Amino acid sequence: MGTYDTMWEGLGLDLRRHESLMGILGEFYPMLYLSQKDRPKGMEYFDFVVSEIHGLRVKELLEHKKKGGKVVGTFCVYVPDEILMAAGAIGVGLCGGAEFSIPDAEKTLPRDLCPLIKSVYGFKDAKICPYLQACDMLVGETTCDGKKKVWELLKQELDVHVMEVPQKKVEPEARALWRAEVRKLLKRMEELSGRRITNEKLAEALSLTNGKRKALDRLYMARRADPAPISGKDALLVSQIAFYDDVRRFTEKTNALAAEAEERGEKGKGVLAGSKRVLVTGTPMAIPNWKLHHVIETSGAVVAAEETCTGARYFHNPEVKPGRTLGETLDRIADRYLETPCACFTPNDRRIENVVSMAREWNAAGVVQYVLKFCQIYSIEGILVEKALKKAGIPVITVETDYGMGDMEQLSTRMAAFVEMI
Ligand code: BJ8
Repeated sequence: MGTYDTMWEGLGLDLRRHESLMGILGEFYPMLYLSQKDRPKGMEYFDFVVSEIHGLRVKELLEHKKKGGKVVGTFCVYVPDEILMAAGAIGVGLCGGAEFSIPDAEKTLPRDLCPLIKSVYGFKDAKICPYLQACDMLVGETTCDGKKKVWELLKQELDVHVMEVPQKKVEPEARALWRAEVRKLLKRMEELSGRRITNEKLAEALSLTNGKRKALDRLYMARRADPAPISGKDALLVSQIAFYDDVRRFTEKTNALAAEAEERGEKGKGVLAGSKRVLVTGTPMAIPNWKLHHVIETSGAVVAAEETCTGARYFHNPEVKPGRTLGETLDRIADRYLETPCACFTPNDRRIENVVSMAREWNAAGVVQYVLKFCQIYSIEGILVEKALKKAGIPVITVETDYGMGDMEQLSTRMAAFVEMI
């Protein structure tokens, strides 16, 4: 990493703690990532992004702010990026995937809370995340109880706009509520940026987000090849980087990687040859949460695809065509996001059907269901997911864990037994 101390200091980071965080990442990344064999050449760009994780991209965000642009932090794939972009803002996904900041969060928050929420809260409290420090505003949502209440705490120090996500998407009232929420976000973004969002601006932003989603979709389609042209660990990293990288550059690099994966597929070239293919479903894995993928891919299996928000849920229905009026375009955007099958909805049959169909389409011999500890909605929905998979004759294992490394051995033993069985 270059010398960014002055920049980090300017953002109010705790430099000593930040240095230890970077030290841990610098130790883990080569072990988990660079040691993989036969990686596509296109992964070099994503390795570079990680090597500059708190450097170059943060610098770009600050340069954007200097020119009058805004930086907005988000925590969920329900927040329409297009609207932030149309207001000249850059959206950055801020979900926390690191164990490092959890003890900081537990000084305030209950311990029996999902690690994703604790991780991000701890980052804010301990001042160790330059992305959070660079944000002009955060956009939260009412997806799960833990998040809902944490916005109230964060609001005491930061500017937080909360979108109300309905809970029953089939009702027309739910659609109307969500469309209204999307319009409120537009208004809030106009106030923050001092810029009017026109239909043309929104159409321009859509062409960028459509392009990004299509590139990810293309990469996933290439992953249907057997042997897998890219490891699940690498594909997960690409998805995680999608949440904060420059949209144009990311799309170009992901398309190049997808083209390479397609070529590998045609030539029958891949990674982890002879491994059993599995689909991962469940809670998202924010960067640098690579734990489950590492366990799977060192236990004789390869992750063929992910039905998660750091996977296929992020780019479902990739293309939204702009309407003739601003209102029409906003409705189309709202409707696309409302289709996201998150476990916060009741019922959520569409997700359960998706898990079964993805397992078949990506030719998975089994499904690994991932539940972050204390995430009640995914844990309880998991019972129905298991039932549907069993009915379809697809073997499934449910893994409930957090970010700690204490259960790695136990997880590896369970995974090896599952892989043996499928
Ligand atoms: S659309 S999955 S990104 S809410 S924070 S629900 S793990 S207890 S992240 Fe999510 Fe949006 Fe849904 Fe996707 Fe559970 Fe933790 Fe809550 Fe979580």
